[in-house]
Amino acid sequence: MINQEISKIFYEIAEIYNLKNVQWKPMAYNKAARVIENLPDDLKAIYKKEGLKGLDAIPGIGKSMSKKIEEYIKTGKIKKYIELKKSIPKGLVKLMEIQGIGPKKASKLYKKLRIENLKDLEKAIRKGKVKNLEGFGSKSEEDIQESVKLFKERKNNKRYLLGEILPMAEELISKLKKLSDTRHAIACGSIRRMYETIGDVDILATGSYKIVDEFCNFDDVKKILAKGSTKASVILKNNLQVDLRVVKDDVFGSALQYFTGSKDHGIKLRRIAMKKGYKLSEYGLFKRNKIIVCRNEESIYNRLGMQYIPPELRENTNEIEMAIKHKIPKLIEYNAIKGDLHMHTKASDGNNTIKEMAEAAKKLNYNYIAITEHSKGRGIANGLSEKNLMKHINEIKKTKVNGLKILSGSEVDIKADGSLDYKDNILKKLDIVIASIHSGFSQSKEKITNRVINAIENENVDVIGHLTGRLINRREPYKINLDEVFKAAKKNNKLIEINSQPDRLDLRDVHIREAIENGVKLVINTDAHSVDSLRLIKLGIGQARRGWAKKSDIINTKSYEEFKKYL
Ligand code: DGT
Ligand code: CA
Ligand code: CA
Ligand code: ZN
Repeated sequence: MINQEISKIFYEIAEIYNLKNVQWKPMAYNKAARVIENLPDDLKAIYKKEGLKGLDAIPGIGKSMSKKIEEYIKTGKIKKYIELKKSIPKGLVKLMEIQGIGPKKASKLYKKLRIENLKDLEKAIRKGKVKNLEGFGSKSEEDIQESVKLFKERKNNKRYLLGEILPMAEELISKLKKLSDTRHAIACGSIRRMYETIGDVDILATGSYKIVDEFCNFDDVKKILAKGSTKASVILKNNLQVDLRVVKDDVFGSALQYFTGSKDHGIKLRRIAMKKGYKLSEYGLFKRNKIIVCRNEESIYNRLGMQYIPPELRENTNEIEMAIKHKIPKLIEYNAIKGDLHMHTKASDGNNTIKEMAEAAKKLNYNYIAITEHSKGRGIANGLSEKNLMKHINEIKKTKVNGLKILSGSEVDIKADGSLDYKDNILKKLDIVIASIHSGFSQSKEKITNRVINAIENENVDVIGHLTGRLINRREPYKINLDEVFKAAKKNNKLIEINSQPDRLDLRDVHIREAIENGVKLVINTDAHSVDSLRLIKLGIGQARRGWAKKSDIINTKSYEEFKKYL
C-alpha cells in the first residue's frame, strides 16, 4: 500500500522540522503520519474515488498535506520533501534514529563537531570528543555508543513490525483468494504465530498451480527471487519478501503445521513423532510409509498423543510437554475484549472526538471504554492542565452512546522524581487512572522500579501503562525489576497493561507469562489516537495468547459490573 510509503515520508518531514527547531509542524506531521499508518483504506483508492476532497476529509490531514499526498500519488515524489532533505546534511536524520539522539543533540553534534553521519559519530566517539561536548558527558557517550551498536545490528537484520505487516499480508491473501484458481490461502510462519516482528511473509495456498504465475504478476511485485511450479519467492515494491507455496488440498493440514513453525517447535515435534514410530513431514504423518493423517493440524497433534497447540504458543518454550500432559489452557479469544481502557482524543494528542471514539468502540461491540488523555507535564503530547481535565470530564459525562459506558480517566505521568503528575484530590475524581513512565528513561534500575511501585501503591492508580517503555526496533526497555513490580501489583490488586501499539506491544509475550505466573491480572488496551487504531487490539490479544493468557487473566473481558470491582 502507498500509505506506508507516505507515512514514512511524513515521519521524516516531522524529524527534519524538528531538527530545524520549527514549532508545531513536527507534531502535525507526526500525527498525520500516524493517521495514515493506521488508515484501513488505500490513499490511492480514496483519491481515485473522491479526489483531493476525499484526502482533505481524513481527520488529522491538513490541506497542505493532502496536496503533498496528491503529488506523491501522481508523480511518485514530493518536491517539498526533497527540498527539506537537501536543506540539512544527509546523515543527520538517520542519526536521530539512534536511541538517545534527538534533534537537539543531533544539531549540536553537527554544529560543534561536523558530525553528519554514523561513521563520523563513531570516529568522534573513538577519539573521545563527544563526552567533552556540553550537555553530553561520559555516561551519555557510553549510552550513545551502545545505541550505535544496536542500531547497526538492526540494520543488518531488518525485521518489520507485526502491526505493519499484518494489513499488507491480509491484502495479499484477499487478492489471492479472488483468483479463480485458489481454494485456500493463509499466512503462516511468524505472522500466524503473531510474533511481534516479521522477517518475511509466508503464504500457503491450495488450488491449481497456476496461482504461482498469477501471484508473480501482481502489481506489487518488484523482483522474483525464485520461481518453481509450486512455489515462488518475491520481493514487493516495499522491499518485503513473500514466499508462496501451493499444495494439494489433501496435505493442507500438514503443510500448514510445517510452515507455521516455529522451526524449533517443528523440530521437537518431528523428534517426538519419530520416537513413536511415525515420520512427520510437510506432506503428512506416516507410519511405515503409510499415510495416517494430514488434512488438519488437530489430528496431527492428537495422533502424536497431545492436545492441539495454538499457533501463538509454538515457540518450543515447553508447550509440547504441556500438551502431552493436557495442560494447555484455553487461551483468551480474539473477540473476548469488552472494553478498551486507554485512548486519546483531540483534547490531547488524538485525532478524533470523544463521541467519534465512543461510536467506533460501539461498532466493535464494546460495552465500556475509558478516555485517558495525557497529564499536564506532557507538553509535547498536549497534556491537560487540572482545569482542562475538569472540563474534559464534563465533556465525557455529557457524551452518550447507547449501550456504551464511557469512563473518564487519565494517563498520568509517573514523573522522574517518582511522584504523579496530578495530585490525589484530582486523581480521585477520575473513574480510572493509568500511570505511565514517559521520561527519566536512563535512571538506575532501582530508581525506576521504585517509581513504578510508588505508583502502584497509590490508592488512586488502577493500571500501569506500557510497563517497560520499549519501542520495538527503536528503543530498548528501561532497566526495571519486573519481579518486584509484579509482586507489588499482586499485593495491591493493581492491573498491568498490555499495550497494543505495533511498536510497543508492552508487556511483551514472555513478561505476560511471568506476570500471570505471579498471579497478576492484566488489561489489553490500544492506546488509540484515532478511531482506526481501536482495531489494533488484536495485536495485544495475540501477545496475550503468546503469553498463555486465559480469559480470566484479562480483566477487560469482564462485564462492566464485574470490571468495576477491580477499580
Ligand atoms: P521470520 O520470517 O523470520 O519472521 O520467521 P518464520 O518463522 O516465518 O520463519 P521462515 O519464514 O524462515 O520460515 C517459515 C516457516 O517454515 C517456519 O516457521 C518453519 C518452517 N521452516 C523453515 N525452515 C525450516 C527448517 O529448517 N526446519 C523446519 N522444521 N521448519 C522450517
Ligand atoms: Ca516468515
Ligand atoms: Ca519465509
Ligand atoms: Zn497513551
